[in-house]
Formats: sequence, C-alpha cells, structure tokens
Amino acid sequence: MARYTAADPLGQLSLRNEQPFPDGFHFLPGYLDEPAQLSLALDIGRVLQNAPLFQQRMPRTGAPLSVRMSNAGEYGWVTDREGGYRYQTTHPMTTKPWPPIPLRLLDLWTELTNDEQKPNLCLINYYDADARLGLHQDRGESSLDAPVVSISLGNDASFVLGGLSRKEPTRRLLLHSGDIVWFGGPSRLIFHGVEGIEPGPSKVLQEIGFPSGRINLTLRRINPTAVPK
Ligand code: MD3
Ligand code: FE
Repeated sequence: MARYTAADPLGQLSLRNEQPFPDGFHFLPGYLDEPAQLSLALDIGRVLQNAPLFQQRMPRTGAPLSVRMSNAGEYGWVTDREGGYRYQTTHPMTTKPWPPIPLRLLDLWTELTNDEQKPNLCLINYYDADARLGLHQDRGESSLDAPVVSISLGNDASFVLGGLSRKEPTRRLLLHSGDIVWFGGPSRLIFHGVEGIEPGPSKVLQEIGFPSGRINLTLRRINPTAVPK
C-alpha cells in the first residue's frame, strides 16, 4: 500500500467526490474542538497509566502488530500467538481488570447514537509514524445492531474504506484529530484499514506524553461469548 505523505490529498479528494457513504456510516469531521480533544486525551492518559499500551501478536505466527493497544471497559480485545483473537476482562501484562471507560466517552456514545445501552469495550489504538492496520473486517464482536463509535486524536491518518468483499474498490478518508466516525447496521462488515499516519509532533498527544503519533478510540458493545474476527 502507498505510504502516506502529508502532501497526498487523496483523503480530501474522496471527501469531495460525492460518493455516498455506505448505509449507516456517519462521518463527522471536526466534531470535537481542541478543548474537548484535550480533555479526552487527559482521560485516556489516566487510563493508560493503569493499563499501559502493549504489543499484540497475530494468532499462530506470533507476528507483532505495529499498532500498540490497550482497552478500557468490562472487556478488552487481545490477541497473541497461542490464544488468538479474543475478549478478556484483564490486561495481559498487569493481569488487572481494565479501567472503566471514561464518562466523557459514555456520554459521547449516547449523544451520537441514541442507543439506550452503553458500550462495554473501548479499544485504544496507538499508531506511531510507522504503524499500519491492514484491510480487515471486524467480525463477531457483538449483535450486529450495536453501533461502533470511533474517535481520532493526534496526527492525521489515511483511512481506507472498502466494501463488503475484499475485492471491492477502496476509497480513502483523511481523518484528523477530533473527527468521529460512527456506524451501525450493514456498514459493520465493511473492509477497512489505516494505511499511514502523518509524521511529526502532535499537540494533543504531547499533553499526555507522546511526542507524536495518533490515538484511535473505538467504542463497542460486544457479546463476550462471540469469537472476534
Ligand atoms: C468501518 N481501527 O480497531 S476505527 C479497529 O483507526 C480499527 O484505529 C481503525 O479498524 C483505527 O478494528 C479504524 C474506525 C472503524 C472501525 C471499525 C469499522 C471503521 C470501520 C468497521 C467497519 C467499517
Ligand atoms: Fe477494524
């Protein structure tokens, strides 16, 4: 996949090219202003003090993921060589339960989705300038009627959005700090990935001790008996 450069305007072009988004897919650019991004970053900084980012590994091969991760909520998404993809209630390194999802995020979920129930998992993805997330589907993690809410903080990301099969054409969205993507229904099984992150300093992440990079927060309501992906 092409390496992201700040000069690459593909994301912005795809915003203007009038292709409709898939059914149930909502893109809210600039939803969080700078003070709101900062408060949220400070919340996440506190979560990460109790549940540090760690390196996940692919099932069977043990190949490390370049995105470092942690979780908040009743459940967390983890993967390693022996156990594969799964949900568990404890951090694999500290063995402690995950910290609660910050209230600010629970309120945001309700404000956006009008869902009566709350999310029980917040996956925290940290991308340095070299991290990538290959094209994938999120499968099996919940009744497919529960929405997913995703919040971007830090440097811009080139987000890839495909279709319901791997063969369908992809488009790119440039996600900025404070942008929110949320979706439900049919768009839950769309192939997607992150092909690159803008290098250089990030003002918001600097406040919580990261010189650069991007954090993505994904709120979900999962069914813990389901096998993810
Ligand atoms: C569109 N994370 O954690 S979030 C993931 O930016 C993941 O860290 C990306 O994909 C990130 O699984 C993208 C936005 C997102 C999440 C799930 C989707 C978009 C999606 C599922 C279907 C379609
Ligand atoms: Fe995903």
